[in-house]
Amino acid sequence: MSQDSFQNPIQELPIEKSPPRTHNHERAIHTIHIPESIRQAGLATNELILEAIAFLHCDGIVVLENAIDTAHLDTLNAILSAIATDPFHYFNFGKETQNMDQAPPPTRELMFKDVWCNPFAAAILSGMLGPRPVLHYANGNTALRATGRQPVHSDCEFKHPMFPFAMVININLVDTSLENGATEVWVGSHHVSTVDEHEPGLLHIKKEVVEERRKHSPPIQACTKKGSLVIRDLRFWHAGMPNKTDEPRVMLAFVVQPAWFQGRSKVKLPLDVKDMVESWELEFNAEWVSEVDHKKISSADVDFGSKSEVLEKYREKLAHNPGYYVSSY
Ligand SMILES: O=C(O)CCC(=O)C(=O)O
Ligand SMILES: [Fe+2]
Repeated sequence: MSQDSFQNPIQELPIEKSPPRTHNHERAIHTIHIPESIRQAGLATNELILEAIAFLHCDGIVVLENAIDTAHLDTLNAILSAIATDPFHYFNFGKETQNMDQAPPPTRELMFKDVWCNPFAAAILSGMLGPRPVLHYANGNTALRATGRQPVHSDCEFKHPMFPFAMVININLVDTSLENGATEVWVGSHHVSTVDEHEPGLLHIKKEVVEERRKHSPPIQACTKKGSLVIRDLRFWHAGMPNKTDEPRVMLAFVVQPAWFQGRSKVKLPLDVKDMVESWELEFNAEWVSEVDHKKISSADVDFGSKSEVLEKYREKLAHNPGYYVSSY
């Protein structure tokens, strides 16, 4: 065979254009309705666990409807919407968003199990993250009447690995809608979320990256019914939206990480509830203190990183898209 007749077999293959990216405009957030009898029994079936994990991997978000006793949410809302108007409070992403940290009160009477350690969320996260996953964060976002919105962001700006290492449970205490600031969510964005998509050192996703993704997979607002629980990947892009009503939209936020991830963040809890939470399915990485003022809990310096030495050793390699993941936003 002469040099001239040699042809690279790869070049000879017909070049097939990759199919155009599908438009996801109509795409809704996958919602699983929990039948009332199952909710009351508090026992997740394998079908429910599988459906939730499958959609968490696919979309980075899933909604469990009718997962919580709404009377518990009403009790918490009466307390948290009444103290939501402190003008000196810290606001997430600036004052014009009027989106303030507000943690649920961690007392024995008010730490409802279906809120702090929901049996369905615990079963799903144990399946996804491994046995006895760990609660590392308990706080919340209260959206007061506002005109401004948050920038599109993920809640982890650091060099994190590209697998589900932290999952957020969001519980709105009221129905959410376009009027009262249902969170904007970017379905599937956890697949393309690394430190490189962030503005340097910030939670914000780079504007050009956001605009590129908007062309084929624009965001939607996660409107949910009271009693729902939203699980999302920490890497997932989202944004707080303006509440155009006078009723505060209180949303609780818990973060659960795999036990083997060895997360650093701790929740502050009173010693009085130790025996209670230790009987629950999630582990609580708690700093036990005599009393907790939930109004003083801030998300400002939270660290969802790991204590692991091996993760530190390979941090650089694991933090960037190695090229065999999706190559465009
Ligand atoms: O309140 C919301 O809907 C989202 C808030 C949020 O994402 C944040 O403050 O990081
Ligand atoms: Fe956020």
